[in-house]
Formats: sequence, structure tokens, C-alpha cells
Amino acid sequence: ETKKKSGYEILTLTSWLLKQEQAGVIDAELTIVLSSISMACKQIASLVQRAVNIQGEDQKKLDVVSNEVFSNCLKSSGRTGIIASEEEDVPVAVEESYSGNYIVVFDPLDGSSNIDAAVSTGSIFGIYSPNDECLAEIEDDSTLDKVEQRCVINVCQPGSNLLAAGYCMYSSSVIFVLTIGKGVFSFTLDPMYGEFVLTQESIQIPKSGKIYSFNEGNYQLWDDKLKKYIDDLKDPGPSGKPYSARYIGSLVGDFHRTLLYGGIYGYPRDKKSKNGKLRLLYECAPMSFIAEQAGGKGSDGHQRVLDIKPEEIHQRVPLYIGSVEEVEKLEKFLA
Ligand code: AHM
Ligand code: MG
Repeated sequence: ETKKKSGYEILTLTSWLLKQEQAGVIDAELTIVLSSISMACKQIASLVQRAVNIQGEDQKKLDVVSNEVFSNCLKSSGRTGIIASEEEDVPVAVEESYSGNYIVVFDPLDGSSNIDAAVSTGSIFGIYSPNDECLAEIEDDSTLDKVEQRCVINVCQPGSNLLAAGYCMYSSSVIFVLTIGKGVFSFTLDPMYGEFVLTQESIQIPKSGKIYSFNEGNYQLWDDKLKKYIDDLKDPGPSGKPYSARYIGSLVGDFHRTLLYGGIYGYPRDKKSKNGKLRLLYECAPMSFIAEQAGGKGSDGHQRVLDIKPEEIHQRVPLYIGSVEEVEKLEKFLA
């Protein structure tokens, strides 16, 4: 299928999306939603790169601005019915919707505590089709009106319903990673063209990898089984070599490295955070979909993340994600 490309032949995200549409993998509406997301990411990339904290100046926080950029791009696409952001209390019904009515969940700027030190950050998103039958057992919350309740019900779908998911990493280069359920593709922003250009096709996470990525500062708060697992990685006995530790503190950056080099990323539950820190809808489910599409695995330690049906929109779950063999090894320790 992939013809040999000449040195000058580039494939932009836009033309790649059109090809997918022509091949019937995605419809015209989803194509528009995805290209509006890529527009939002370009804008956020430019904002992040210009982020200087000029003394005394009262600036809006970049995560707040990024949320506005993301929401506005999605709304003006006219193809989204409901959008749900990590930054908002409740999902929003889009009145401007023209057709399509896709549901988009997103974290507009994850890892934003890294911004002032110019360390990697990213945007994460997932796309569902509208599904009125997906009735989440939400408590009858009188603070929500009918429209808001309908939105919550539509948004609370298990990750296994995801049609597409991706992230954009703002780092030494800006990288857009996408799956539409047929493998994982990565595009790099070419600053000359101002376009995302296809740089990697059908990415596969290595089956195993000797890198672990956990915030080990929480070690004393973890349960004993997890402590044993981490101890084993560091001291596998005379038979093996210890694992390397890498932790940026930015899910997109840590995940991206895991995708390319293999290994495991984890954000466990602990004595203080009973369900860990990361959000199922905006972080864990989209990343798990990408991991599976790349031949890897996303688990909460006991079950597949994509099988978990959210009971509330900001629900948190423990996340262990990366190389199949590494995630399965961890699951054995936790069993
Ligand atoms: P945020 O949504 O407030 O940015 O938090 C999410 C981030 C992830 O990117 C990262 O993996 C994690 O928090 C790091 O948390 P910690 O500093 O507790 O290790
Ligand atoms: Mg986040």
C-alpha cells in the first residue's frame, strides 16, 4: 500500500485525513473535527513557545487560554455536538452544531506545571459518536439541568467506544500522534510549512522495555505489592539488569517516550489519592486506545482501562500503560 516516496514528497495531516476519508475509514464530519483539533494544537504550540512570564504582567494562565482555543476550534467546526474538557465542571452542548454531532473529550494542556521551566507539555483528546443509550448511573444531581444531564450521559462512554484519539506534544518539536482505529500515526509540525507532516506510520510499542516511569516520591504511600514490583525492577537479582528510571511529570512526554522506546508508565493509587491522579475520560482512555492501537496495553492494574465505564465525568483511575510484557508483569505483582 505504501508506495516508495521520493525525497521531496511529503504527506501533510490534511491530505492524510482526506485519504482516510476517501478510503471510507472516517466520514467527512470526523475529518473536519480532526482537522479543527490540529488547528487548535498549532495555536497552542505557538502560545506555549511564546510563554514568557513577563514580570508584573497579569496574564491568563496558559491552561485557561488553551482551553478556550480548543473549545473555540471545536465549536466552529460545526461538527461537534458535545465537548467535555478537563478544565470545565460539566460537558457543554454545542449550539452551533451543523452536523456530525461528534463528542470530543480533551485535556487542552496537560502537564502545565512544567510550562515555566520550558519542559514538555501536551494536549490529549478522544472522540466518540453520540450515544443516547449509554446511560451512566449518575446520581440525580439537581444542580444539573436537562441538557447538562444529557451531555453527561453521552460523554460517559467506555474507552472501547472511542472512534479516534490522539495527543499533541509541545517539546523540542511539536508532534501530533493520532489513531482512527487503524494503527498509530505520527506527524511533526514543520515550522516552514506550518503544517503537520507524516513522520511515522503504524507505530508499534516494543513488546518489552527496561524503562519505568513513576513518581517514586510517592513510594511510602503505595501498597506493598506495588513496592515489591518497583523493588524488583531496581534489583532483579543476579540474573538481570536493573531498569532505568525516567520521569518528566508530563503524561504526554512520558507516554510518547514509552511509545517509542518501550517500558511502562504508571500513576498508581496511593494512601492519599485512592484512585490515582489521572482522569479516565481525558487522559487514561485516549492514551490506552493509542497504546492498544500500537500493540501495547493500558491497565488500571487489574483490568483493561478501555473496559471501564465512567460513572462521573472527572473520575480518576490508576493507570499502567506501555509495553505488553511490562504491563502484564506489573499486573502479576498486583494480583
Ligand atoms: P495536570 O492535569 O494537573 O497537568 O496533571 C496531570 C499530570 C500528568 O501530565 C503527569 O503525568 C502527572 O500529572 C504528574 O503528577 P505528579 O507531579 O504527581 O507526578
Ligand atoms: Mg491533565
